[in-house]
Amino acid sequence: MKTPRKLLLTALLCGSSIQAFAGAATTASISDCWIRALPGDLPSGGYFKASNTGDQPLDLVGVSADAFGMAMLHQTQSQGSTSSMAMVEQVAVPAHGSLVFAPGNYHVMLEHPKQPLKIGTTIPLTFSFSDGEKVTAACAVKSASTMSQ
Ligand SMILES: [Cu+2]
Repeated sequence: MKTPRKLLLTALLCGSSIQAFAGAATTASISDCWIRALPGDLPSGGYFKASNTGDQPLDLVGVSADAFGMAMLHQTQSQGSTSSMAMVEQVAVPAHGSLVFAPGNYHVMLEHPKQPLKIGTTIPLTFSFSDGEKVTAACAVKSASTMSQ
C-alpha cells in the first residue's frame, strides 16, 4: 500500500504546484463596494460585486474588516411580509461570471464599528475565496437611505 500512496501524494503535489503557477494571475476581484451606514451601534450592511475571470467556479468563503468587531456573510430571506437574515458559509461566484451583493439579498453584516462611520469616507473590507485568494476593496460609506449604487 505504500507505493500507491506515494504516487498519489506526488500527483497531488505536482497538481498543486501547477495550480499555484497558473494562479499567479488573480481570478477574483471586487468592485462597486459600499457600506450602508446605520447610526450608533446598529449593524451596517456591505454590498459589492464579486467577479471571477477563471475557468472554475469560485466560492466567496469569508470577509474581514479591521474597522468592525464582527463581519459576516449574510443572506436576507423574505417569507411573505417578514424577512429574516441567515449566515452563509460560502457563496459561489460562477466561472467567467459575477455575483452581486445588494440590499434585500446577500450582504456583509458589519457589527460593532470601532469608530462611528463617516459618510463619504472609505473602509477596507478583505474578501477570502476558496482558492486562497484574498482581495481587499475600499468600500464607500453611504447614508442609510441609499438602496443601491
Ligand atoms: Cu445581515
